[in-house]
Amino acid sequence: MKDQPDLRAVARQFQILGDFVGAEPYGTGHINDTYRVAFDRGGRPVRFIFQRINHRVFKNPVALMENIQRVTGHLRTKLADGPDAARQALTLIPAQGGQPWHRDAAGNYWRVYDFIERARTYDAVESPAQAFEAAKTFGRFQHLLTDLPAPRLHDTIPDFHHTPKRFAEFTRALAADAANRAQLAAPEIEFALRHQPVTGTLLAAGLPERITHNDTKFNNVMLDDATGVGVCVIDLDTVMPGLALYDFGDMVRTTTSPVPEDERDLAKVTMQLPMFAALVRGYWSTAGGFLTPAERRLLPDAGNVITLEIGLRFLADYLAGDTYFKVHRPGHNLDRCRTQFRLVESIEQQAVQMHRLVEQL
Ligand code: ADP
Ligand code: GN1
Ligand code: MG
Repeated sequence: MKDQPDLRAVARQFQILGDFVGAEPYGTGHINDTYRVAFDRGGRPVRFIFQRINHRVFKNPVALMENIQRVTGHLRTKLADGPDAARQALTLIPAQGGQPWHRDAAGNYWRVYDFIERARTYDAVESPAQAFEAAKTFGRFQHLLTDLPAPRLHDTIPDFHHTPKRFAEFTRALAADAANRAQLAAPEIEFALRHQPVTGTLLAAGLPERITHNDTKFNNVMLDDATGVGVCVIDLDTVMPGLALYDFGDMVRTTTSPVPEDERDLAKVTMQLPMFAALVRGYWSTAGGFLTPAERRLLPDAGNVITLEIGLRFLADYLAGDTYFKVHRPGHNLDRCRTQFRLVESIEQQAVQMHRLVEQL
């Protein structure tokens, strides 16, 4: 096990009332290091999420935190009078100097959020009702940000969803074959190469730039424990200008298959049409008011392109020797790539039905 950082020391750098009780690693994210940290506030337990930002992935943590501060502030203002407003937007805890981050002696950046209680995330979808709630909540998030005042948000990772560039990165990883693994991924490489023409679909459509989340994995939205209702969108590192369909596409990728992203039994990986229908209805209920006809028409294609894109990224990282995504077993990135490509096949097989559903909106 990796050594746990001194979270008590990190805690002292933030404006937190109460006595530090304990901390444990938390969640299944692939990028940052997340901890759930407990405090005692005059006999009352209170909890926080501490995160060490991965600055190999996010090169400018200060600009990233400026984005998150502006976005959460805007959400809070707009949600102010509604019920449950305190849980519907992340709340940053300021550091002692007032800024929303702390840089430790080793050069790592930390941030602290209020822990959202009585809600949780899931790594795999269990019901169409959950799919509906996730899509409704991400759609509401996009809607609430349509009037974020200028200036433009920082691009925390440039060209994050530029699928043709992701394809080019894959071909470079293949040419380098740094970990000598290409021979172990021959069918996946063939699949990737054959799908190059798909990569340009969204960019070629001339769609409007919006403020989007860009990482709308099912486990980046919290659902209420008691009611299952969507509460809060989390993991805001990649909120920046993008296409609405990047977000819808990643919902299709992570919220239509019944199994987690790293499932090894590919027979279980399938795009379930009832889940897609629920996603479409949920997303339309909050985003339908601002989406253009072209965006609506391309909802099924978004799932295809974004699933292919993340599959290409997993494959490239496998070939490069697992330098980007956290891995927990040998071949983990290749397993993830395989589920993505299997899901692309399943989407392709059901494209006609998916388009028919969208035309009914
Ligand atoms: P990563 O970027 O590594 O995916 P996330 O921000 O998604 O990190 O956090 C990882 C997990 O921690 C989430 O899936 C969620 O379960 C939990 N989590 C994150 N923020 C909060 C919060 N404010 N309240 C409760 N749980 C949270
Ligand atoms: C990463 O941070 P997390 O685990 O929510 C990645 C996403 C991928 C996802 C695949 C900044 O998301 O782009 O789609 O893994 N985030 C970043 O599971 O690269
Ligand atoms: Mg996450």
